[in-house]
Amino acid sequence: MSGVLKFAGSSGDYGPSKFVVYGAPFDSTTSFRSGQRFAPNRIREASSTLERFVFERNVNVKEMGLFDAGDLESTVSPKKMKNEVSRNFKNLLNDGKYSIMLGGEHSVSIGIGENLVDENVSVLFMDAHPDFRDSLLGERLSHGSVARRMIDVLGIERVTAIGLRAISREESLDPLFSKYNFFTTEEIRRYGTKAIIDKLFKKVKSKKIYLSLDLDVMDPAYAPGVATPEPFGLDPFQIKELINVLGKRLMGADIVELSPPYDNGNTAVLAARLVQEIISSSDIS
Ligand SMILES: [Mn+2]
Repeated sequence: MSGVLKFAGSSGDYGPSKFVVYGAPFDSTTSFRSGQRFAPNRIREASSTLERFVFERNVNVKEMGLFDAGDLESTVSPKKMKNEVSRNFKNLLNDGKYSIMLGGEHSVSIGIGENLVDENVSVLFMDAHPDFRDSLLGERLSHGSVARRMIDVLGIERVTAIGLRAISREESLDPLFSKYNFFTTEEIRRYGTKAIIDKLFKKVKSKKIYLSLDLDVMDPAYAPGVATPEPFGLDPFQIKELINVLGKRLMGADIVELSPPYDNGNTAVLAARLVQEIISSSDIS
């Protein structure tokens, strides 16, 4: 079929597919800029400009068994979106799929957590912000509370973060935060990505990792089209290096917070390219 946007021109059937991409167009809890509900289709559109053949790893992502399931039903209710993401992720997990969700703002990731409780999986955030507030603007299912909700269901040991640099006093004084395993942007600059991965792998006891990639982990110079840009970020090559090493241990991912109205087009292309990196560095082929 033509005229319908599909990630990386994916075609074929759901049944034999290994990777399932789906969109979660949602931005109701955003605290600054909005527009993330437009992101899934902008990422699909951007993916059409990329080479599907990844030269470095001699694979074609379209031929790796990729299926684009379209978008979840839109809603303005954080609770409805959480339940919709949870239901959809559960089905994909039961079908043995490696799923990649295109957000949407970061709160769309909350619905993933409850499905990982009985799995040998930890969650890794790449994010400028810890998202550690118990609620933001009166909402507990907020894009500022994502890690907090994950910890509620998985416990502090099974949640980690990379790239933090904008931490509120409220979050820093939270007793739970002192037990949180995270690496700041400064630490990554000082020690390099390889050392950080080594340190991370010492902390993560679970066999597999679910990656939740908030695009604001990168510097606004590279990723201007995000809802809450934060200076002094990582560069895309550092994220690529991290993903390439993490790749074989990942079992699913989401890529969130792209805000197309604030983008010059480059952030969407970067998001699409990072999805290709996630897929092509996995050990599923
Ligand atoms: Mn976030």
